Order: sequence, then C-alpha cells, then structure tokens
Amino acid sequence: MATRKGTRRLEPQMSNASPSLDNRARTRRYAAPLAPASLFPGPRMCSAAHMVRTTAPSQNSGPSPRTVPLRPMTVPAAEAEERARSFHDVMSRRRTVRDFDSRPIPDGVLEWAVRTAATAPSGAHVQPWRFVVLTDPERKRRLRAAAEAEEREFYSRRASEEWLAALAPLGTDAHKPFLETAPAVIVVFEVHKGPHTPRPYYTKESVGIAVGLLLATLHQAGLATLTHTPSPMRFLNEICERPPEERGAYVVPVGYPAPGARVPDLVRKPLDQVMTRL
Ligand code: IYR
Repeated sequence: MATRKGTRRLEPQMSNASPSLDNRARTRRYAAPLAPASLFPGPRMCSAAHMVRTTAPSQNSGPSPRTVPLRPMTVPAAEAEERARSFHDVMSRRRTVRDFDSRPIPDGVLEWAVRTAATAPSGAHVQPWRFVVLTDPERKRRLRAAAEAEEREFYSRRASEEWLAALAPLGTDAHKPFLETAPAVIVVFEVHKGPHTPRPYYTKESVGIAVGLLLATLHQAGLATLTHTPSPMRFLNEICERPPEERGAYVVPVGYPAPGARVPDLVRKPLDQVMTRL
C-alpha cells in the first residue's frame, strides 16, 4: 500500500479498535477519510505524546507511522504518590461558582488554558474542538438573553419533575447573570464534518476531556469556572459566529469569585464509592 503523508496510521490510546484487527485492516479502517496533513505536523511541531505505534517498524510489513521520540515525564517513583496527592489537593478545591467578581483575568491565562485543553487526546487525533472566548459586554449580554430564554422554557416546561428535584440542591433557576458578570465566557464547540473539517470520532468524549483540562488549568491559575449547559444550544452559533458544522457543547464563564461567594454544601463521594479494584 502506498505511503502518504497525512494518512492516519497512528492509533490514539483512547481508541477501542479491536486488538485482533490485523495491521492492514486497521490501516484500511483508519485511512479514510484522510485527515488534513496539518493535523499531523512534522516531527518538530508534533506534541502528540498520546499517540502510539500500532507496531514496531521493524516488525511491520505494512506502512509504519511517522514517529518522534516520546518526551516522558520524569517523576521519581518515590515522588509519584506525593505528586498525585498534591494535584488532588488543588483539584479538590475546585467548585462550580455562580457569583463572579468583575476583576479582569490576568493576560495570557485564557490562552494557556485553551492551549492546555487542546492537548487532550481525541479520536483519530482529529482535535474536534473550538473555543470561543467572549469578553465583549454586548456579546455577553446577547448570550445571556438567549440562554435565559431557553432556560425559562426548560424550567417551566421541558424539565421533568424528577430533573427539577435533582437540581433543587444546586438552587439553579432560569436567571443566568453570570453570563454577563463573569469577565470572560468560553463557549466550547464540537467540530463536526464540514467543508473544511474532517469527520471526528468519539467527539463527545474528546471534547469532554478537553473541557476537563480547561477547568483544571483555570482552577490551577486561581480562577473560578462554571460548566453551564443551556439546552438546546443552537443559538450559540449565531452569537459566536460559528458555522453549522460546529455544535455548542459547553458554556464556561470564567473569572475570580465574588468576595464572599458561597457554593452549595455538596459532598464528593469517597474513594470506595467511585473506585473498584479487581
Ligand atoms: N441547564 C439548566 C439546568 C441545569 C442542568 C443541570 I444537569 C445542572 O447540573 C445544572 C443546571 C441551568 O443551567 O440552569
């Protein structure tokens, strides 16, 4: 089979492709449609540390992927638990915040957070995400007005009694002042197949992981976030000037919490309720 730059021959670790598929079958499965070559930049630009070979080149009779040396994290084993614990201590203080201060977000933070989000693994390395950062007050005002219109429908008609009961401990309603008071709102879109974009795979999983990294980075930088999910989200395309192949998935207000901000008294499940070892 001819080798072509840009042909997908790497398999992201999140793929559940059957290990029993032989290499030719995998190549067929992953070769079409072609991702733009720009998704697989040359070795010097490539930071795709999550990509792995399907086979070592010397044992592979078929085409082999372009590879670069892994830049492994070098954490001494004796420090691993402490590193994990200290990251947990930071992340365990993250809370969804609904009261924001007008204090501006320091320069560069949003860019680093989006860069970090965009390091997420994605199905076939398609990177099916777009982060639209809104800071213009008029744009945020329009966003709030449109989101509140959807939410009024949700709270008065669409939501089941069961759903409303589940939301009661959060104290949410159709009012979304944070969409204006937060100094920035990041609207996250899934990017589907379009005139200039390839078909994505595992889109929700990929974008969900990216948003997790976004929230973690912003929290680490001292900023508060809210993961807001108005439904339906089609109105986001017009406000964010995005084409129809992009679908709004998350609305993330970002900023410093208001002085004296309070959050619901929620308890996280302990380890034995979320982890099973076999
Ligand atoms: N989108 C509504 C309702 C809502 C739904 C869930 I699931 C939440 O965890 C919180 C709210 C709203 O934003 O109010």
